[in-house]
Amino acid sequence: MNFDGIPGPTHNYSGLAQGNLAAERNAQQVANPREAALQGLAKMRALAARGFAQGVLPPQERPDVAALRTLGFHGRDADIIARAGRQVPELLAACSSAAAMWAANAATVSPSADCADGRVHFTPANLVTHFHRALEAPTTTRVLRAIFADAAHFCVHDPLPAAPQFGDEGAANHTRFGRGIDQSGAELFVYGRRGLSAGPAPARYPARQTREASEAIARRHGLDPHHVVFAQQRPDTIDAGVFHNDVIAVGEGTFLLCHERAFVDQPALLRTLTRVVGPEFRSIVVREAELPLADAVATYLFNSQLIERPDGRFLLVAPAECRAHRAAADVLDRLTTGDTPIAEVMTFDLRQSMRNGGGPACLRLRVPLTPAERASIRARVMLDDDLAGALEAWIRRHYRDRLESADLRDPALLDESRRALDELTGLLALPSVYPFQLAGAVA
Ligand code: SUG
Repeated sequence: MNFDGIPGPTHNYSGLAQGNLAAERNAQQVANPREAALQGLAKMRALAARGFAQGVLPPQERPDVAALRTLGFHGRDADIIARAGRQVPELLAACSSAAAMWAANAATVSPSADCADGRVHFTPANLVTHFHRALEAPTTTRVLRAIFADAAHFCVHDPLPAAPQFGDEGAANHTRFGRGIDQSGAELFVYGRRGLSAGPAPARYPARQTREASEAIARRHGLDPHHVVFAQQRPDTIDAGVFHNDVIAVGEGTFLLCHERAFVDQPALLRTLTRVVGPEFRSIVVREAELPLADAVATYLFNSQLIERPDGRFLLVAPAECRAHRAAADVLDRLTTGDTPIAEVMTFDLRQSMRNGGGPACLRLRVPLTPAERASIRARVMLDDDLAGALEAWIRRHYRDRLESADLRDPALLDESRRALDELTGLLALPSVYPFQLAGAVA
């Protein structure tokens, strides 16, 4: 099932992510956190209404005052925020980011059927490449442990060591292939560079995922090495704005949809996947002539979700931008015409998130669960009509409809955010997961 991150009350555009062209371009625009959260909720609601199991993941406490304290600011929370805003606004912006909404970067998840001990394994991503994202790892780990709490079914590891050698961005660079979740499948780990040894790497932008990180995850999850495939992103593609593999490829079941410039030695990779996934493996490769890489990045066509329907064919959940772009719209039409695994396309307006480089696939973490595993979850994180209604009311009660850089200096934002999150953990029947709750200092 899919767990979507709820965009947090401090959603803003600070241009923090190098090599993420949308985020760089939209830096300092005025954001609308309420709209961001409602757009995300609308996608979840529509998919739940279609009968697809949908879960939610809560946002994080921001601004992260504890991080500012670590960086040498001291005094009362409000003074720290004011001083950081005056002296180093870029640090306050980093500590205020709502980037945890992109749940595809929360963790790498392996289903129980793939793991040696028969449990679902999670490795929360360390996100070391960017400071504003590295801040997410401890709370993400606590949230995942709170939701996937039953040790008979789940194992939530610590994040990998926070060093560039083990740069890890979670499921955005990982695809699990298979015929279902009862049988073991194949797991594809995509990396941007090797951690230590030399090798091809992008020249302009960071390669966020290392091969060493992916190898460590495959080892700790107890995957069968014969069912694990490692593939490298093309360095020139990263330099063209493909900062995660899910900007250029999406796979599900026994199907992979990707652009022709996604992987190093792509024909060999497709042959390997046919061998490892099995003869049912099928791929559709979109050619540069059909959709140039720059347009694939601009429309985020590949940042779509593939969701299997009861008839075994897929629903493709794409960003609304794809309909407005001639070549991308043509590709969508072709993908659903004739004998293809894709039966239909739904598009969503996710503009608030898209402007920071986050499309439909970025907003969700796939967690393959058996009925027994799902039934063991005690938190109220499965979206039904009641929860959707309660979340909508909660968003409308707590979120601002306008946020720009100068607003990040407003200490009231911290109190608003904490009040909202404290209510949310109650709504979702979660234990205390936020630093302010753990310190007992509820605003
Ligand atoms: O890490 N943007 C995020 C977007 C992540 C998208 N996720 C996936 N592709 N799976 C990032 O680049 C921008 C924040 C800012 O600039 O304010 C940001 O962090």
